[in-house]
Amino acid sequence: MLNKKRNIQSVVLLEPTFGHDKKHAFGGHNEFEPLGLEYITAVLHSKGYKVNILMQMSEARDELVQKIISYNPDVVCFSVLTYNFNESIQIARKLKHIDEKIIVVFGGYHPSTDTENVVKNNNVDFVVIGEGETTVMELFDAIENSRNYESISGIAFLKNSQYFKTTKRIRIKNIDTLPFPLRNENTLKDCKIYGLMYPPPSKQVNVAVIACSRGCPFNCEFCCSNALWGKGVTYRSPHNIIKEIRAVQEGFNTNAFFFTDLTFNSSKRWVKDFCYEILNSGLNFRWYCMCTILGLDAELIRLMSQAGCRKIGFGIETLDDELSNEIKSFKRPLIEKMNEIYDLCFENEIFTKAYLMIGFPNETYNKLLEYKNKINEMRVDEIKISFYTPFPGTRAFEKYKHKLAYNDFSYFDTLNHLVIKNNSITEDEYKIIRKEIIRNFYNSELYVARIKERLTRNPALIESYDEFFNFLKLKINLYEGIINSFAFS
Ligand code: B12
Ligand code: SF4
Repeated sequence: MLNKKRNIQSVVLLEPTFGHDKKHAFGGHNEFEPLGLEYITAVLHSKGYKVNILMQMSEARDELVQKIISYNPDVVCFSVLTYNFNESIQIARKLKHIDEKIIVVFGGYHPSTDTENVVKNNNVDFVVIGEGETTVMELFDAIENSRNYESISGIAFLKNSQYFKTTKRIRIKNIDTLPFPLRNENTLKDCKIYGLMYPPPSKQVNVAVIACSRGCPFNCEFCCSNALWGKGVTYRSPHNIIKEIRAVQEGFNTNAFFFTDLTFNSSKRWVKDFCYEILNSGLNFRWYCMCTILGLDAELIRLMSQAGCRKIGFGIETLDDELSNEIKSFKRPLIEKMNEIYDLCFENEIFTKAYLMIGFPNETYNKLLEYKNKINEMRVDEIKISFYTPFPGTRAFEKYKHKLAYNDFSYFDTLNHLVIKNNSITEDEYKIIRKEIIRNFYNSELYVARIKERLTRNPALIESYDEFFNFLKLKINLYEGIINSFAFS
């Protein structure tokens, strides 16, 4: 723990990369701005701190460390997920080795859930637990004025070499009071919503991420949202969000937004108000959000579409109903019921994406074959199949920590590594069957018929399909079949 007053003149905020696989994971994923850090930057900036955000892309660790050092930082703040924890620690160690006076602060999902292990690592001076804005300001004030750290809620550190965690930080009640995230064009220019989207990636300009709410009303076995945000959801007012969107459009010409909310539609009333606010604003943009199937209906989907929604992601997780009840904290409808919602989205020009998981310890080869056929019954436009991964702080972690195939967190990438040992299927076999499931899905008669119908209704969507399949072909070399069966370009 630091005892002397420190004048903070330069701060670097860092989002480290994946560490283990410095390439995009299976199937690629969207590229977005580091929103959490941009919120932290905004509050620090408002207090007059000189702040630089760095995102580690393809640069090697040593190169990045030199870049950080070139800013002569007093404090380096890391935004850490489980996946990039090891890389973060390696960078912190190197920084401390070069200049032990650099104060290292870790925040984000992983340090908020596995706090004690992170603090005991020795290269981290402070962990900020949960929502960071107020805590980081109090922490900086304490560092500069040599105040008592123990009175700051929501942090952890070593006190006389012993782990010390302060009282829990109460969540910010009115998130409208926060300054808007501090963005820059350099970051936004590379941001894209990949996959099926309208406008397609090549036509998207400076895609921005907007957080309309924080938290989720549910508490699924495998999810760390409650561990970070606590229970319950806080919403921004539609008016405040539109103000941010207007500022982003004016500043960067952005034409597509990703709403990052864990469950965008946890309040139907709020979604309606927000859509009306968009329609009354005169703004023109398209958006993608993540919803639960529960609570969506024809009226709401129509309204969302009118307000510019062009894609909805659904955390379906598994098509095995029994397993679904075990891992999800709410009962999700049966496939036929879910299909009614996907059809409504289809009719309203909204692409649908289902997030699914395999890699459960008792899963058998036959179960996966069954799955292969069942997935084809789902009338969605896009699927993503990840491996069930038990993140620290979740019930899944407690359940499976004795069955881990990897102890190194950089393997917790959800896509390339099977983290929970399976009794009968190897990681390589899993990857082969996953490819089969995906190939089978996109080549199914039902899927191809749906594309045809969509293009008949709206020929402009051809570019979206064209880019989607070419993207997948480039990334995973999977979809030659379907690309050849349509002369897209
Ligand atoms: C957008 C998103 C992405 C984007 C971009 C991530 C980015 N650049 O921020 C993309 C698509 C690239 C992505 C990829 C992945 N993601 Co992601 N992603 C999200 C998502 C939906 C939103 C993140 C966000 O913007 N939140 C809103 C901001 C305001 O919150 P925040 O970032 O947490 O920051 C706040 C606090 O955490 C804290 N804080 C954060 N950092 C710091 C740092 C300091 C110093 C301080 C003081 C405070 C602080 O203060 C902030 C403001 O209050 C979250 C779920 C969610 N809604 O949170 C999942 C989530 C973060 N992703 C997750 C995962 C697993 C992944 C992938 C591994 C999945 C995959 N294989 O594709 C990859 C790995 C990415 C990586 N770099 O490691 C998990 C993380 C689980 C974990 N324990 O690590 C989450 C929680 C989803 C989930 N429920 O499973 N992701
Ligand atoms: S609904 Fe989604 S975000 Fe909410 S707890 Fe379940 S998995 Fe997490």
